[in-house]
Amino acid sequence: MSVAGSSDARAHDWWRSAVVYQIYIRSFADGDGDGNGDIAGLRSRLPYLAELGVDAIWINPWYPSPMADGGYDVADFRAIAPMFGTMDDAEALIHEAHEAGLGVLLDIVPNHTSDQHAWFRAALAAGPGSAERQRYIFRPGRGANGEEPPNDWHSVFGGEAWTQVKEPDGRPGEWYLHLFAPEQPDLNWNDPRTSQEFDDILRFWFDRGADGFRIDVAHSLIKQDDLPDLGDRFGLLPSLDHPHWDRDEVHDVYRRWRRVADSYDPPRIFVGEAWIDDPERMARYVRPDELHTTFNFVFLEAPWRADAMRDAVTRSLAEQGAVGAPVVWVLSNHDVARHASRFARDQRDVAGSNLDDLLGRPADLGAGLRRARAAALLMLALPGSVYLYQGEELGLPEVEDLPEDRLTDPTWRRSRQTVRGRDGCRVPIPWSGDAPPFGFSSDDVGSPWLPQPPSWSDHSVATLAADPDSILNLYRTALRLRRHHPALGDGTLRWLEAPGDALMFARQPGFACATNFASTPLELPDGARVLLASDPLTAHGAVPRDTTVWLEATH
Ligand code: TEU
Repeated sequence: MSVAGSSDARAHDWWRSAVVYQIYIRSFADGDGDGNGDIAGLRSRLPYLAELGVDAIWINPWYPSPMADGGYDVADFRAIAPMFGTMDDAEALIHEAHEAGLGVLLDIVPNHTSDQHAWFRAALAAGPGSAERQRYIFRPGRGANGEEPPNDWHSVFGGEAWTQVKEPDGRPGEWYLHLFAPEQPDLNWNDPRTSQEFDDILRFWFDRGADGFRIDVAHSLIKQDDLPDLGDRFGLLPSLDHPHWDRDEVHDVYRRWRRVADSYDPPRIFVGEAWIDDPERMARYVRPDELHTTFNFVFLEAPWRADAMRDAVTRSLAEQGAVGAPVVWVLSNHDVARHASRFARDQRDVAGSNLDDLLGRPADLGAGLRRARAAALLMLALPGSVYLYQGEELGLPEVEDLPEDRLTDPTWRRSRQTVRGRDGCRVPIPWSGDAPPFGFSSDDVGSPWLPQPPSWSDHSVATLAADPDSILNLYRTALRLRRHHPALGDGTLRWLEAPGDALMFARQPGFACATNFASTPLELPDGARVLLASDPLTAHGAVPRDTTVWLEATH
């Protein structure tokens, strides 16, 4: 499939069914041997992605950045970090990906910049009341001498959401808002220069062939004008009428962006990242003149239980369907613990999807891997689009015991070394060989930026490719079937009757999917022909525990 440059009808709504593979570029493949993944490494692995059978890739931020937050602190939105390559490399990658039939989505970060961005440096230099400071959210402090923050907002990474600056004359001065790290000052979206700048950034990359953008914290851009105290309303998930999450005015931004995207042929697309727990509020982002899709985190956060999974699927399909948008299913990304490790825990009392919610709870990694295989087939059979996180096709577990002195997540420092954070899902991919760096970098150069566990030779692409029953070959087969089966991708489903601890649904024409969560084997309907199973069926042809099957069905 050619995405950009093609104008046939299929290409125009490719995103409604697409399987998109998330590239955490620093950890995917290292082409120059410095221990960090880069564009050269990614280019060399495009054949792997084409063979896997995905439709597009989403690349996490690759812009110049001091890396205070894994590149989400962007110093220049129109350039490539030297660590990752050059603009020529980026253009060559986009071209080669298209040649290989893969779309390319980039990551845009509109809520904040790096504190090293030219705009923020100018704002610091220019002083209070200047037009430069208007681009961010500066306020005088409270207290007799302005020594207290302007309000009680918290940073998502811990601590206060405000930092006081030194004015050009050396005196302690105003405070600026940062919902994330202090190195990530929030932009002021009430300033027309901000909207103008982001229109230009979108065009800059669309003109270079990018097929769309994933939008970072899409629900955070607008802040209530008077910046009221939050009181007890702190949390990542918004309550209604929250002063900085999910404010109604944010939709004006996306209507404007949609017009930019639609001015291209073929139209470019957006997927929003918005952690909103109310499916109705979530669906507002994908109304017909706004974003095309948003990640469905309700599914990501559901425990591996029939009731919870069914509820997440039903609610998501209903709310998104009401506005005509497909659901985007996702099990893992670079912000949560890998699902093979989440599903390795007891699923009756799931505390959350971060590593810190798992630590101290016994893990059965065999069960986790088995469930990850079953979850993959369940997810790939659901109506809509799917995002895979690099390494899930290898069944990678979370690395739960990275040495403390290697942790880079700002959460670790800001929590005074109590919350380990997200490094454990960002460990470089094992490609081949018996020992680190497992073909991630060439063997004769330094070790990867995060250390890989020695046991990962069992999870390497080379090991798994050689085993017909491996999870990698399961993904390959499933993606091939999904691409060619007329019932799969965008569409609808109909639940079929199944015992309480199983899920079964039909899709037209002629397809059914069954997942058994219980220890009692699940009997299949008479005459059902198995297309694919996540693990072998019992001797009597029933579906064992933690197994999903795809069926050719007549009803
Ligand atoms: O994440 C948004 C977000 O709020 C969470 O995913 C949060 O980072 C996490 O739960 C904290 O534990 C996006 C990016 O995906 C993330 O990597 C960035 O750190 C964040 O925005 C700031 O740009």
